[in-house]
Amino acid sequence: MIGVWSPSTLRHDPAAEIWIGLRTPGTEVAERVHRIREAVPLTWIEADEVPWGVLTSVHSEGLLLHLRDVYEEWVAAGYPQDRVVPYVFPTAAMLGGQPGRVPPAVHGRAGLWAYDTMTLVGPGTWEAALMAAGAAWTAALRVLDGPAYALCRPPGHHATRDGYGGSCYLNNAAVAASTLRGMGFAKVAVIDVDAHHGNGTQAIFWDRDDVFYGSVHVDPGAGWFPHYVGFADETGGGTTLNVPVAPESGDAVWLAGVARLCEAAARFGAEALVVSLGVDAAADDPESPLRVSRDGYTATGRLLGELGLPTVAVQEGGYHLETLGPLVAAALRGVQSPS
Ligand code: SP5
Ligand code: ZN
Repeated sequence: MIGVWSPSTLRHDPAAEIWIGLRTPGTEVAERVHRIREAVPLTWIEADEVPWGVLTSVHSEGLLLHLRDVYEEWVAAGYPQDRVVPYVFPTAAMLGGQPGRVPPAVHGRAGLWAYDTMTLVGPGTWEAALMAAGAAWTAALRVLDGPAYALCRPPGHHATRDGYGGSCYLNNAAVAASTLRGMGFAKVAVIDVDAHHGNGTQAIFWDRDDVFYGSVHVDPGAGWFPHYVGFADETGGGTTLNVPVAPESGDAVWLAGVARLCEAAARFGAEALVVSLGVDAAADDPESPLRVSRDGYTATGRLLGELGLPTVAVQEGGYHLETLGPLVAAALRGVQSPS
């Protein structure tokens, strides 16, 4: 298996997350890249830059230009904070039908393309997000040579067409899926095994009958991010499948969920597969209450590998630095050698 990464992804170091008003330490840190590269024995190659036209197939130009430029504007405006932090969000509740506007003040505009306060933009955020998307693109182009893994960081599955949040800026899995469609795979499945629901990927492909999105994740109704999306009744045009599971669920419940997603992707007639490979459902992970074991990740990978499809695995979450690398290695072992 090849692994695609970019040293540019180390340039994003979020420093902090503003969570319920508290400035807490960043969880999605650059060190994750080193931990994964050290533990996963792949042939590592460097990512190429993703073409603009591929990015605009999944994101609005407004979001892309905002992410590219906002940090410099923030610095030029002289705010004391070292990161772009939004404080007002133009939700439907605020606008009450008034037209959307683009505020000239950067501290007002910061909430236009963001939907939470945890996902800050700092020096290097754009360069890192761009090359993470580049890793997904580069891996997808190589898929006919065998399974490919993209070490994307920052992760992507919470990024929507028009918005960033949940530690995600650009949707790497959607970039991979869009690239595979462009390569001629008529039907592409995205299976998301991150502990959280990939609301961004779901939204991007919501009304598409050529891209399946399936996710197993901790039940948002039990109090977990992204709170508003990821419920079982969200089925899009019939090509979306959500399997929320209860907090504390372990391997048996988790693997039954993964198996349901794989069956649905096969029934859909997928010709290629993108795996949103978060490993934050692991027992030790600080960001989710699920209890998947290392063997559970190998079994997860095996179920995905048994689909027998050209496969691109894209890194999403996974925040326990001591076990992150071995968990990713375990999952990829399963993908590579299905039983
Ligand atoms: C890609 C991914 O796994 N994103 C996860 C985003 C979920 N973050 C929710 C954070 C909830 C509060 N975390 C408290 C720790 C503060 N540092
Ligand atoms: Zn996650």
